[in-house]
Amino acid sequence: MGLMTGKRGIIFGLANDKSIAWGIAQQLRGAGAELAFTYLNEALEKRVRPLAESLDSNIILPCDVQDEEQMVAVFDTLKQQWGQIDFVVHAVAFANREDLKKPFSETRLDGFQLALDVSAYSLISMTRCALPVLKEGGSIVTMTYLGAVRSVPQYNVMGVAKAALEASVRYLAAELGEKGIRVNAVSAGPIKTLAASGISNFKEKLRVAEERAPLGRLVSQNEVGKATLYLVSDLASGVTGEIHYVDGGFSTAAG
Ligand code: 0WE
Repeated sequence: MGLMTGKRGIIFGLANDKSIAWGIAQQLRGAGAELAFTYLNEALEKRVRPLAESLDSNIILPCDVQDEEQMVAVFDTLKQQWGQIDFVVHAVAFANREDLKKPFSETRLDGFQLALDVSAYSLISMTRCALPVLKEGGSIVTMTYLGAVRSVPQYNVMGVAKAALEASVRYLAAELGEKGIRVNAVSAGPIKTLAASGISNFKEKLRVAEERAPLGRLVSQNEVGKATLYLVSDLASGVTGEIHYVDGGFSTAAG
């Protein structure tokens, strides 16, 4: 009997075996959860399907979080297949690559809207679509980053999006507490993922994080997965509206 035996849920944001979503998926499956996955497009489906199948998943659905119809269709399918679900993992973010390079004041409305839509608003629409199928006692977890609360060089519009995401976690938690539904975020340290590969000087950022973190090393996708496992499980039954740091202590170190 695992911590998640008999529990079912869906993970948004799996792209490949370097994804934080993959570390989360492996931990949740290892604890006995039954998983569904979404993929953004056909190119990603080729990567996501075999990974999902290796964790015994057969609910693998297309979903662009910017398209509410697709989001509704995902949760309709879950309702048909499973009736109700126990958890939702939101591990989705995107900003224009140029907006993570240019001076922050060069951010235009289209890039701002894109980052906020994909990276923050999607948690709100996902929660709304999930509500009819989420059990009482259900749990929602999203991924955030320190750049939400401090200015991190080049993180720019993503920092603003993560600030909106973290505030959304608190407002959703406040609203859904009466239904026994919890909403939390994991604030992960920097990790080499597909998203990170598009960022200039990312190696240098990883080196600084290693040097400054009390643990003296980076955190892994699996460590983020273990924190997420805790937050979706009954171990965290009294925890909601929280930003849970998994960054090797970087954010609390004096420097
Ligand atoms: O949230 C993130 C990255 C999110 C991200 C990454 C990309 C790169 C490719 C969003 N959109 C895009 N768009 C692309 O075209 N992180 C926490 C990782 C990250 O990104 C940074 C960081 C860290 C850490 C950007 C600048 C500085 C630090």
